[in-house]
Amino acid sequence: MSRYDEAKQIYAKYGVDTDKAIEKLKNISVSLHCWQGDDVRGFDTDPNKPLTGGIQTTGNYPGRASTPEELMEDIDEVLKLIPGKIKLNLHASYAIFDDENPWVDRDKIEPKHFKKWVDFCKERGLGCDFNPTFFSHPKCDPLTLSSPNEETRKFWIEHGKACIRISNYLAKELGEPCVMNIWTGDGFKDIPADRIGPRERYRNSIDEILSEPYDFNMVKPCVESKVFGIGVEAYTVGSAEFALGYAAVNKDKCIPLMDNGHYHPTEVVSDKISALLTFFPEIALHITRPIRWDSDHVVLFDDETKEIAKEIVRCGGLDGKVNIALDYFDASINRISAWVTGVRNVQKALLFALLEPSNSLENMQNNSDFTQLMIVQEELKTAPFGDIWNEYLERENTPVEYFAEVKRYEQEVLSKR
Ligand code: RNT
Ligand code: ZN
Repeated sequence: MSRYDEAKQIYAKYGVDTDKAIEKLKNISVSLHCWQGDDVRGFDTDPNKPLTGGIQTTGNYPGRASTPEELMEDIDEVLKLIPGKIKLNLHASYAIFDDENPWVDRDKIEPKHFKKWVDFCKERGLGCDFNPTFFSHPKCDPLTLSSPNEETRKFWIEHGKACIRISNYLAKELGEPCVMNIWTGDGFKDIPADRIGPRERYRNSIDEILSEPYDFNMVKPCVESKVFGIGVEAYTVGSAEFALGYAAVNKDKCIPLMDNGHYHPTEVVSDKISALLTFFPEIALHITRPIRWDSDHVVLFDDETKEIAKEIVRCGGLDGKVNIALDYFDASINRISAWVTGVRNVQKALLFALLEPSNSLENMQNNSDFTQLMIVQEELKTAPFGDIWNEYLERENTPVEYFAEVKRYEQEVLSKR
């Protein structure tokens, strides 16, 4: 008997059908962040400028993509090494300018600046998500949508509106909804004198952006909250309460987005998913790995990632209620490997969650049988999960091992850049 067949029998004892779990996993879409490939630099401003808005990439591993062609080539390499259904996730700063469509500032970008990305996605059968880029730009004063300077604020509102139009275009061209996430790094390093002013302006600015017409079934604007950033330690305009409040009173126009690097280290997003789904029909997630701060390390198959995946599955999140995206950027290791490892780990966590006998565990909880609940949950941790994962990879024609291929690509392509 094959290892898979043996493992299948073991899971069957718990009432779990491993074939069904594998089938389900194949269709869960995970949004792949383009910004892992170039350390969040983009193509529309000086690539050597510092990142602003409180985010930081650390490391200087060779081979960073510095042109659209290189980034596309790298994404293709990643697609070879990952299973499952992928959506591409672009930032506005990845607009493609050329002789025909020369550079314009962020308030003036148009769908045509993303035509090459649309062609890229079409050829590979990918949907595409989008993000306005409210950071790393001379017009951050340092505030953007919450700036007291009307000219600055207007510039960024126009950027947001342009991004709604681009999201519309991506959704229409690719025939899949486009999740458009609004995140700004707006905030202050030190104690502010006025906390409510920036928040009221931020609210008004999002209102203006969302007044641009869109079909909410196809373009899904999100509001992402944050607790603090590097150099933005004392005050963040788009705090958790702000973003949730905004999303709650504008449920017909946008959805809340939680990034698991954006909370106090003892808070967990796995516990927040069900709380939000009690009130919102749909939510969005940025899956990352914070170490002590929002450090955006590569996602691992660790306890919190598993717990987040379990909650997504248990809450029915796989049926369109939870939009799953990745958000990390490690510049200290091979970037292809960083991408592949993180995507695989999110999928591993989802498979692990799909292999839970959710109904019987729920019954144990409801019958107050906490003794059995603990025993079974612990047993499942050492069930032969690896054999099911390997079977999934095989069915998806994806290699189990990828280090050798990552090295080959590094030698033949990345090291020559
Ligand atoms: C930053 C936010 C935000 C960004 C991306 C690049 O803390 O998480 O989502 O990482 O938009
Ligand atoms: Zn994020």
